[in-house]
Amino acid sequence: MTWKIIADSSSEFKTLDQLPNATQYERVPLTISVGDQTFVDDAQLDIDHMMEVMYASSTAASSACPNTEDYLQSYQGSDKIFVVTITGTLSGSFNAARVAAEMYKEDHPDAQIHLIDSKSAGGEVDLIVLELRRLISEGLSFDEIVQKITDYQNKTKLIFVLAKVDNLVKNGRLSKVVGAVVGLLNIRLVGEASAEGTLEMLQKARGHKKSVAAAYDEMIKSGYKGGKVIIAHRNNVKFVDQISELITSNFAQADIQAYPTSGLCSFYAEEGGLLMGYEI
Ligand code: X90
Repeated sequence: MTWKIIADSSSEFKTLDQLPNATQYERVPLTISVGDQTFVDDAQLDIDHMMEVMYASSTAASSACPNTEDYLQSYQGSDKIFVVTITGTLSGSFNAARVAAEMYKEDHPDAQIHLIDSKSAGGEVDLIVLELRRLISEGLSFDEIVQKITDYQNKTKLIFVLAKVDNLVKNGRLSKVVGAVVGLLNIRLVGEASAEGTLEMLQKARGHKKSVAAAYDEMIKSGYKGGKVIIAHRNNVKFVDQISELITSNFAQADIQAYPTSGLCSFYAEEGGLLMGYEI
């Protein structure tokens, strides 16, 4: 009996330490294309280089989800499998994982696979991955974990702050109307992952400082009470420091972790962008 936690590269975790016995972690990469160059979002990707190439290029840049074969490969050798993907509303990643699961079960009828559409990305995906690790280490059964991780998903949210949304708009993941507002006059878009797994605008904040206040304000409004926070950020330590200070001044015990965004999240959140997952 072997367990596997699988996440696509909407998760920041390239590897995962402190894994319970007989448990493996695997990350399935999406890819980013700039002109005729393709960047695979795996542990070897030089994200800074990819971003430089992308900003230096005038040709269209896009992303592609993993294919069914990639997921099928990742399932091999395991019979208790949890898969977490980026929102299936904006990416084909979840669907590829689902088709691969059907194929895998044909050859491994006893295998159990639970597919999780995060309806989100970045920090919220990371929270789900860490919770899966915790639940497996508690020695629960597969079905108990399915139940608990489903409950957990209802208690996590994502707030994002974006200073640039060109790649989201160009790739049809955000409306042109919203896109026109951001980037003008130092405006930052503060939004949340909607229940449907799309980007929902909450506030337009002028300048960095106001974006911190707005993000914190939205966290509290949505029911944050001092739970775990994971901030995936693209070169925005200033935001991480300031919101951490704000959170801990009100919730001294809060567990706040920050990680650089994955290649995929860097591409879409762009410079200074961040995706903050938190428990409510
Ligand atoms: O399949 C693909 O090519 C991937 C497409 C992904 C498109 C959306 C990525 C968004 C990443 C933006 C801020 C927060 C998003 C909230 C999600 C609901 C980052």
